Amino acid sequence: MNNHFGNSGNEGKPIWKEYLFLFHCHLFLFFIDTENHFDTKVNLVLLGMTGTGKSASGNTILGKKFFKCKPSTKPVTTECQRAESKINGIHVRVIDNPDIFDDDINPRVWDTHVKKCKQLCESEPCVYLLVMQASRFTDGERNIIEKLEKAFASKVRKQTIILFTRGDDLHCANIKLEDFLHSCQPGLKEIIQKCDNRCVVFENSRPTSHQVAILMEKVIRMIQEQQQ
Ligand SMILES: Nc1nc2c(ncn2[C@@H]2O[C@H](COP(=O)(O)OP(=O)(O)OP(=O)(O)O)[C@@H](O)[C@H]2O)c(=O)[nH]1
Ligand SMILES: [Mg+2]
Repeated sequence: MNNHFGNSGNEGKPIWKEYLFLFHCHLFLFFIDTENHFDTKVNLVLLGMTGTGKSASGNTILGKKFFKCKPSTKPVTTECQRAESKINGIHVRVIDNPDIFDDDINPRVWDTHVKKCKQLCESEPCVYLLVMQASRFTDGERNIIEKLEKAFASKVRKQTIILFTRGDDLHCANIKLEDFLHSCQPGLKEIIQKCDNRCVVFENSRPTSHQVAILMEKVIRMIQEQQQ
């Protein structure tokens, strides 16, 4: 007998393809539902240390190369910048920022960046995307949540999703995100726990709308939970 996939039983189609199909259906229905009930403009605020891939992730989210992004030993983004887009019916403002976590940053420059970032957000809700490389955890990132709270008040961790870049490195090493998170060092585990385990992984070298859809699902769920 034929099932809803148009083949009999599991014959001819590997089970993972069926899971993938169901997952896409789930995302599709989620966005149909969201499109009808979600008319707020959402701010996605990219924060993280220099070179972690904030601008590249912003470009992946926007689906176009808007923010300047390149390999460099010096900071590339030196001013806060904003771009807007509509993703699956949801209006987003993407705010790219310079590294505000550098311990050597001039306090006046830090203040300017933080004020500008808040100004670019214009309105609530704000979702903070803490960008970190999946392939490395640095000393400067150890107290990054405290630094984030210093800039954006203590409730900020409730509005933060950790966005791991260089998912391609994990992919090449055949490591799943769950396994990576399970075996990562305690300092990083602590950060993840402080953000209630909200994590996504991006392959900015291979930008796809699928990874953006997964991020947006987390973003919308988080906002809806906070509004309840
Ligand atoms: N392979 C790979 N490279 C990435 C990924 N994300 C970012 N990069 C590369 O990492 C480099 C730095 O990325 P940026 O987006 O400029 O980093 P940033 O955090 O904006 O850096 P600053 O503007 O200096 O703060 C660029 O060469 C990107 O192409 C990724 O997921 N995979
Ligand atoms: Mg940048």
